[in-house]
Amino acid sequence: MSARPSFPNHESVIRHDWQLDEIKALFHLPFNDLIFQAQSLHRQYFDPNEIQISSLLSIKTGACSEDCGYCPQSARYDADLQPEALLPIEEVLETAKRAKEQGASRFCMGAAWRAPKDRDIERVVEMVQGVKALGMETCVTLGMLSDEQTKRLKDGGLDYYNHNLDTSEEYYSEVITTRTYQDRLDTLERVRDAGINVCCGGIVGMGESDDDRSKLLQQLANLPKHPESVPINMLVQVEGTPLAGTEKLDPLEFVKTIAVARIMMPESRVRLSAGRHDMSDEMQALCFLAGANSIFYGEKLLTTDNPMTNQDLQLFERLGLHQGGSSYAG
Ligand code: SAM
Ligand code: DTB
Ligand code: SF4
Repeated sequence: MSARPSFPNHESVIRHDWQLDEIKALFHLPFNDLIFQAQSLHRQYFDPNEIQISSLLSIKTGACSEDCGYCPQSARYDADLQPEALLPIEEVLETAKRAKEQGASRFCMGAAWRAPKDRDIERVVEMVQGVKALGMETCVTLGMLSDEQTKRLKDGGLDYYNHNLDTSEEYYSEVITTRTYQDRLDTLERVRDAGINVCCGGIVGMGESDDDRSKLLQQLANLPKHPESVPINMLVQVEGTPLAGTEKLDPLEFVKTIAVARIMMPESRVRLSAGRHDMSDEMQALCFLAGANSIFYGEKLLTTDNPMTNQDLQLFERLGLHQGGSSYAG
């Protein structure tokens, strides 16, 4: 089957029936044709010069029971990391306030849990309410959720829940053995059914095959509703984790992954996520051209480095990009 035409109508563009050969055909397009198609669709759905800005904070760090092979926060690996218990709410709100002053519209709080306990959820709900009161959108990523916990987060006013599929179902078990792909799909279904916006994407550069990247995007786009945010992370290789030393992915394959995600999920915010610290300005510019329209902003991701804020602001200036996309006025 051939790739979709360049300017199809809305009904044929928002699809949930993507076949693997169609996705592979997109990846096999000449680079210029692929980027043109992605940028053309991007312009039908978004202001092409607008970027949504999220800031991250690790509210509970390290000592995680899971064995995700990429993650410095797993207790099983010997990454140079200081574990920290759940932060006091005052500290979280101070950080959120600074993030807002620096220009972020969404504040994402991440916790190194397999799954939160009910008493954790109550504290997270307080944080969500405090951050919302600052006039920011809220996102949390806490691991697997029960029905009751999901409902509590929704009732507490949470805007987005981040839970990544990470990779293809086939490659997943090479990277994580302590929970299944289906566990992740179940949590995503709970979040969707509760009416919370879904933030779901993956990581590339983990040694996966070309097909694995296509299959990850297939899983994401064939969910009953496309995630509102799709973070595409380039693996940040952290010394001491099993995936440190993995052969680096060709940067142009990363750009192509962004472009194919944009084509398959034209209404979603595709986020140029982890890995920007090691990307040149030119590479990031290509990612924006390919349809990325969101970033993580601030000098830290969860535990690893992100570009300095002044460097990002300069890049925005040089590229004529402006911040937008928040549902809040301020
Ligand atoms: N513990 C929760 C969970 O796993 O769902 C939430 C926090 S976890 C750190 C959030 C996401 O960060 C992971 O699903 C993964 O996609 C991403 N991540 C973690 N370590 C990474 C790394 N070294 N490089 C790129 N992405 C990473
Ligand atoms: C996502 O997809 N990427 C962010 C966020 N969601 C939680 C996390 C990236 C973490 C990178 C490694 C670290 O800083 O610990
Ligand atoms: Fe724990 Fe999340 Fe890291 Fe996996 S990705 S080890 S669940 S913090």
